[in-house]
Amino acid sequence: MGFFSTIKRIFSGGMAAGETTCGAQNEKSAPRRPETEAGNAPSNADAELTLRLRGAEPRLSAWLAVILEGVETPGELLNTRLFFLLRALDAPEKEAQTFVREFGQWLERMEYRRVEEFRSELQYRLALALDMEDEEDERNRLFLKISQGLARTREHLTRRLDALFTDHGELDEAFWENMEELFITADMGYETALALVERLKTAARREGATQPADVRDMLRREVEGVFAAPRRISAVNPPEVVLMVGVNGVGKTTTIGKLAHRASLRGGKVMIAAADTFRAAAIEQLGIWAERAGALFHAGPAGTEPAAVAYAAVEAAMREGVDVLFVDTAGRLQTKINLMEELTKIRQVLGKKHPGAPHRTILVIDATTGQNALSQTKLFKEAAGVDELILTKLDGTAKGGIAIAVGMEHSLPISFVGLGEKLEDLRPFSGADYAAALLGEARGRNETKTPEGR
Ligand SMILES: Nc1nc2c(ncn2[C@@H]2O[C@H](COP(=O)(O)OP(=O)(O)OP(=O)(O)O)[C@@H](O)[C@H]2O)c(=O)[nH]1
Ligand SMILES: [Mg+2]
Repeated sequence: MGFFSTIKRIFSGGMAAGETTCGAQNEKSAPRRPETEAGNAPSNADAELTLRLRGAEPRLSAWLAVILEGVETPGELLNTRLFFLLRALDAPEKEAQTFVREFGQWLERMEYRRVEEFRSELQYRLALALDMEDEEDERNRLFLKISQGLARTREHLTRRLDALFTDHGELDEAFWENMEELFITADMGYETALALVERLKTAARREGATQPADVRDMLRREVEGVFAAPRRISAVNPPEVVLMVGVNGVGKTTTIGKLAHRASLRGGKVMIAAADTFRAAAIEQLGIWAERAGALFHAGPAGTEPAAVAYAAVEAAMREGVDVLFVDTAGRLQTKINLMEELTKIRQVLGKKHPGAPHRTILVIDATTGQNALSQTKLFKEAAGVDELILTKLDGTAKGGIAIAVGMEHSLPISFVGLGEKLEDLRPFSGADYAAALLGEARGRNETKTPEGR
């Protein structure tokens, strides 16, 4: 992250001795003022742009606002400005060119015509390409995204929590009972709600709390604590094999597309394999996602045995020097025993071809399904050895409590949450941000750690 701090200092004017600058003011020590894409000498307009960048707050969103000023549609102006920004942020020329070209191609495919349609995707891609995702700016944006995604939940749960904290004068039985009831209706389920209230009661006693308002902070800490994921060894012998499982229609295929997109923006060689072989349309859908994400694609003819496709995919991934292989599987009800056994078989062949694979088995859960998510988690855990969860469609539920229920009951980390249907609508999950968003607080606190971590 040293790179980013340097950039921050450069743009905010605080230069260290011997550092170069791309600012126009510092002409003598500024050998690297970004050239235009055509390689022309910097024009007055470029100098002015540099000055405005330097005058802006040192954050990606602020720089992007400067760069996009007066740009309304995709085209030459946008390309030139983007190239300028990347070069000003020290991206090598070739990488800057590739970024601009690929972004242009993506805009064309998506048929986006106005900046507002793709501004957030652009910022997301820049943050990943420049390795700035952990920076404050991105964290704010992530928090905002989660808050927006949880908008309906907030209306439902947060308002009622607010009322609970203000309506009750003291921490009496009625207060705790109301809280329990509120948790149950927020999809936490009876047992989780009971357990959470018990934890809060204990904390209140321990800390000598007497006012309902004191419990708010305890609740935030408890919810954060539910998601405190243990650190894991992430180094694997490539290819890292990621197996996606879950019931029908939860968003496995879409999520693979989003994950592959992230992985390739981070510079990895990515392959997607279609071990969902029941429907030709499913294979086709996955192929489209692979193309969008810039990933290689491996599939067999429809009707091929899923385990055989998985085996051949690992073989191909090893041969091609792939870094991450995502294996998509067909949706299946957790109660269908023979289909669950098929997952066991897929796992076995993956491990046979590539010891240690699958390195991550991700269970995708639709946040709108409510309590059924608990039985899904239980049965998939038994049949497929789930390592982590991805919760999709959080944007579509008013009862975000299911995340807490699954987290408390199964102690599985939630690595990402789906907050919409677009490529960028998959964000690393942070328990702290989730708790803050749920409680209607201004913003998250702790660092986000994703299992991806790279
Ligand atoms: N709003 C919203 N929709 C989502 C999200 N993730 C996926 N979807 C939508 O959910 C629908 C099903 O997604 P798929 O990715 O096909 O689900 P799947 O699990 O692969 O389905 P099967 O392969 O049939 O089991 C699609 O319309 C997606 O666009 C999300 O985070 N938010
Ligand atoms: Mg699918």
